[in-house]
Amino acid sequence: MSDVILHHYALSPFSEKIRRLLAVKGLPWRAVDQPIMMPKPDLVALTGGYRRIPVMQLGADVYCDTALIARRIEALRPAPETVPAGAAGLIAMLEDWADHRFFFQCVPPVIVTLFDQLPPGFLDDRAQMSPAMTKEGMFKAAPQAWSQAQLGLDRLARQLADKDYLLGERFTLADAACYNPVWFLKNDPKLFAAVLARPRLAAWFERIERVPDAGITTLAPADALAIARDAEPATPPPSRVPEGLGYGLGDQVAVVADDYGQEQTAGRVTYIDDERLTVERQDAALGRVALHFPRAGYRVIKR
Ligand SMILES: N[C@@H](CCC(=O)N[C@@H](CS)C(=O)NCC(=O)O)C(=O)O
Repeated sequence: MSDVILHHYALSPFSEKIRRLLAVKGLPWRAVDQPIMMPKPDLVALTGGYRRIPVMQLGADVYCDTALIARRIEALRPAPETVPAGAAGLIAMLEDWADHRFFFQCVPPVIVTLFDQLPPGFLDDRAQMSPAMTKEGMFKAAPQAWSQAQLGLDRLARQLADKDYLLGERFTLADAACYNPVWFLKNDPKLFAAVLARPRLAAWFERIERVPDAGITTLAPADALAIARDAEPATPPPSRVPEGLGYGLGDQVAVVADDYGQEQTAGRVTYIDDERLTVERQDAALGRVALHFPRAGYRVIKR
């Protein structure tokens, strides 16, 4: 049985980024369905506060944010390579565009379309994450977001004019990152028509969409928590602590996203390098749990 547990929900584009990556890697995984909005008691029990989706769990090690999850998957299953060393910086920059800009151009028009099918209170929940995500904000933003999203589709199509994937003839993490906002447009055939109207983009989309899943089994949230309880976090490798961070190994800190979703995860720092940090928390029900975060996009507050 696979050790990879992904806490996700079907409609989540960021989960789709990781689901497609796992498919390309041929890595089977266990799926824990989490609620689409708060409360998320079984997720927060694991993370100590972090609420965003997806979250990857390996025993008592919990990985937050798709940027870090993707790189952990790359280490777990190096082939086929999706973050080639020579393109790692470029991939991270493209991923940042997709995650923080293109995503927010594609999401509002789809939410406007789906609004009546979403659970009551959905946008009130999102408004708690960011003032830009109120119902009023989302509906007001949708027309401009959609016109900008189409410029993003043009950019992708231009990049794909002479190759099958964004960086060449092979799928990389840049494809997974740019794919998921396009996938979200599929919820509205009128919006997705803009993808189909760009043949190289549509072919790229289909190429990624048809990669078969390697095997997904479902896991109950309580069973995922029991796995964390019965495991110990992996011993971290030696840290490479950069100068001038303002916090260090052994410090008690809280980690919080610097964009949206202000829930804090508190713990003792057990690992730091140029790209990520780990905090360990002692949970009354689960024992020791290690939470791993990318440093990019997260604020660390010393307690
Ligand atoms: N930077 C985060 C963003 C994750 C994110 O925004 N996920 C959305 C779902 S696609 C989310 O958590 N929405 C609020 C929620 O599900 O409670 C990542 O890359 O994992």
